[in-house]
Amino acid sequence: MLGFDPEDPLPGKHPGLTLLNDRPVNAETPPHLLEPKVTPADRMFVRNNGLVPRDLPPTPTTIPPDWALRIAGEAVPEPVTFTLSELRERFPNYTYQLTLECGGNGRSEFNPPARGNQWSTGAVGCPEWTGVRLRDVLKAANYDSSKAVYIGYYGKDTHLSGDPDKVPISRGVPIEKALEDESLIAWAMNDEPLPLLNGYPLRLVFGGYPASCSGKWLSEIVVRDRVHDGEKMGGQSYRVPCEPVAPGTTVEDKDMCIILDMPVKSLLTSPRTGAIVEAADGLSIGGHAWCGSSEVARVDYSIDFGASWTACQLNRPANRFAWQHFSAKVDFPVAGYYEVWARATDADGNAQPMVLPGWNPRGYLNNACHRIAVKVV
Ligand SMILES: Nc1nc2c(c(=O)[nH]1)N[C@H]1C(S)=C(S)[C@@H](COP(=O)(O)O)O[C@H]1N2
Ligand SMILES: [Mo]
Repeated sequence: MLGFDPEDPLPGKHPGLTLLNDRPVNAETPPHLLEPKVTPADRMFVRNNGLVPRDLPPTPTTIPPDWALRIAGEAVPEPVTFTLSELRERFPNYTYQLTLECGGNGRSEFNPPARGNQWSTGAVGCPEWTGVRLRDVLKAANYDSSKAVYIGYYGKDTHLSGDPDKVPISRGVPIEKALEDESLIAWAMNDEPLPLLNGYPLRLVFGGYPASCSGKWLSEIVVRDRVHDGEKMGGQSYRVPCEPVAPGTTVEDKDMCIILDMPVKSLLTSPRTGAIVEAADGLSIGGHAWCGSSEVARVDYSIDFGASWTACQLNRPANRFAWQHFSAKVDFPVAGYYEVWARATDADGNAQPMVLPGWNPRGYLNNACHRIAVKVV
């Protein structure tokens, strides 16, 4: 069964990705590989909860026309099935650049540590996605807007235990998010079929929400009359304490709230940490900034551990929920060792914290400033 091939655990992926786990397969992208404004498919991180469905080609080149997607649930009068070719032909196709970030990105810094994959900074990417609007498909299935509360997904990946009755993950989003223009059922990443490990041949994409909402290997969408209660919706999964807690606190399930949009964050992708630069040349820095709810309004950098900040150049996003490129030319007063910090602020005035924000039991939502080391000679 696919899930871990010792010869090639990451088929179709860049050799520079860092493998964090081989069963299930989880891999993150080092910052310098995220430099392109549009994330190349082979550099998109991988976060699997179960085993990749069998019988799919490791490096897909075509989109299977007969892959079926079922729409059901309490708020759909009659279950409806669409093949992938029907989806493509019946509904207008849209392409958006959308940021996907795992809710656990940055988990490795929490103390006391949180169990789970120890993501550092690389569970994020922003490729272009092509598909149809989830809204259009739900309308064609005659969903009942007076009943609909949440959507949930099911994919064809299998549970680690091999038990066919168990589902590795089945999450979703509130109906308001499902109906947004940019909420897609996607079959292409950067104009090519989705990579196997990123959900080939069909997946949901909800930019700005924890990436766990974006179901891969998509086979069914349920329109629920309640908050979806699928696998990893409840308990402590993808939830944080409703009220802040001291590090190490045991929090009861009833006091945990579902994560919705992701907080403002940025990543320095160039230069690579450890760079050695000539004082006379100055240093060009660059990276990306994103946030789940609005737009990033500014990015600043600091070379004195946050004592003073200077504004970077910041691009507008390609569309809502796309990350934004920033850059600056940095001059250093004297030679020596520096850390370059970046800090993004969103349009609502929320800035990234310089230190780890609110500890939580599962280690989600670490949006502390990213920093790189530079030696000036
Ligand atoms: N079917 C299915 N969908 C899934 C998952 C999964 O394990 N199975 N993992 C989720 C999680 S936790 C994340 S962070 C994203 C990762 O998307 P990527 O692997 O394409 O980067 O997919 C989400 N969708
Ligand atoms: Mo995730």
